[in-house]
Amino acid sequence: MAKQKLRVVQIAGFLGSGKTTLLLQLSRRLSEERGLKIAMVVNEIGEIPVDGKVMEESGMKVKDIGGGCICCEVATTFAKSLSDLARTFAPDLVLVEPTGVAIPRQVKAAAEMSGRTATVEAGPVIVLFDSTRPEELLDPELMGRLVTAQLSDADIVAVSKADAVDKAQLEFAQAAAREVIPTAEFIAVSATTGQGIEQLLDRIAPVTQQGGE
Ligand SMILES: Nc1nc2c(ncn2[C@@H]2O[C@H](COP(=O)(O)OP(=O)(O)O)[C@@H](O)[C@H]2O)c(=O)[nH]1
Ligand SMILES: [Mg+2]
Repeated sequence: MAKQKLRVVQIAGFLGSGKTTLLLQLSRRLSEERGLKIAMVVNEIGEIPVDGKVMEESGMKVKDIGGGCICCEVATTFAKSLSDLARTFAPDLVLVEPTGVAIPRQVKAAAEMSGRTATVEAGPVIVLFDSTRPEELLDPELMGRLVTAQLSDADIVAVSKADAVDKAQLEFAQAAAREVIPTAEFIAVSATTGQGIEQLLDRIAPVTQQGGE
């Protein structure tokens, strides 16, 4: 049997950076506006839960993985979830929300373990960086090392909560993250105003599916 191709897009970033809020918006819009079949893998319930039932009523599929981080303790469970999704749901796109302490490159490696049954096509790694607290996030005495490691794996840095800061603060946050990863693409986003969301959608939707019908 031919292997199912699975496009996996990660939405990573520290705790509270806005991952779930963004994931919910992106999945809804990808499904409603672009007609894509969306699956989500969320690792651990956070402040804002993903209501699997509600999402499934809208034709999406949610896998909730607990009991550890999908990049280490439960990496095989994660890989198995991806191959199950490929086989039983065949989504156009899988959006993954790792825990706030996960290292994106390890999540990517774990996703690739599902490669025996599904061909994983790694989409962009999106790392959220909370514009309301850049100094705290990069403080080496606090979570600076972890956040730096997360940012270093980003293809796209989504500087989040752009609505909650002024222009100077947003630029400061962006410059601070850019020092860590100058090669990434930077997009200021706000789940509240919708800023940057369209641009993100264009970057994560599988190219072959766009403009179809
Ligand atoms: N002002 C503002 N707050 C946001 C935005 N996105 C998320 N938040 C808030 O940030 C907090 C953490 O969001 P959540 O999505 O749970 O972050 P996660 O831990 O990264 O999944 C919640 O209180 C959200 O309401 C945004 O675009 N603007
Ligand atoms: Mg969350």
